[in-house]
Amino acid sequence: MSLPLRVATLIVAFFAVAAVVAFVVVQYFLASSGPPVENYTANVTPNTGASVSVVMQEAAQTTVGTDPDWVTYFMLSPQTHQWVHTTNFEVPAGSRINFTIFGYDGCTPLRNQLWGKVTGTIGNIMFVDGKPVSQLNSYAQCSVAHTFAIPNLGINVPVASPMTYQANEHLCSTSPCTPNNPHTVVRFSIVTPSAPGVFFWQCKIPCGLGYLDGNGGPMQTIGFMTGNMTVVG
Ligand SMILES: [Cu+2]
Repeated sequence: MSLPLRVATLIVAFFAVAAVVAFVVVQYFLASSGPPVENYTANVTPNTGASVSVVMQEAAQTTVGTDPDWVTYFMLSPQTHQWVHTTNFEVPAGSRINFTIFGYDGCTPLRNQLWGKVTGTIGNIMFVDGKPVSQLNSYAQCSVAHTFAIPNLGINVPVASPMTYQANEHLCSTSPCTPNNPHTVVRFSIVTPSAPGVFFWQCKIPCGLGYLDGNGGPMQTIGFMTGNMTVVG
């Protein structure tokens, strides 16, 4: 091979490798930063026992994105009061977090009744449409749509579904859903740890229809049925 050809080959090879490195950096480190983080820490001093409200909804589909048939959660932005397609949020340490989850999706039986128990919330209860509830039996009734669980904090909340046949036949079909669609209102409170940390949360109902054992798709994708609660100190 002549010297100019060797030099040319070397230059081409160098730029090919540089292009691959640039692609990996952009694709996996810069572009894939994930869904936005809703910030519920504004104007709250951590570890003072202050109360913060976090509002979410779960829905039978995600008509705002590229996976319209995936079940999902949304979060209400405390700044804009608009629904945002994300499951990541920040809350202050050592505070009382009052959750409201609007349950717009229909029922799916739990695979393990353990996940029908309310654990780790204040009083180990939740309020479904205002009534205190410590457990939902998804085998006896059409009663649970998804769960909100933070395993590292021992928290599990079965999110109640509309129970009647009539309601389940007329579920919201465009997400985020609006209050005129059949829904439940689930409220519960937790106390955040006093030290900062990132706490993974997830739904425990294998609701990824069309995936192996229902555990793929939305079940394993941040922004749908799993997310991170970041406790900020
Ligand atoms: Cu789910």
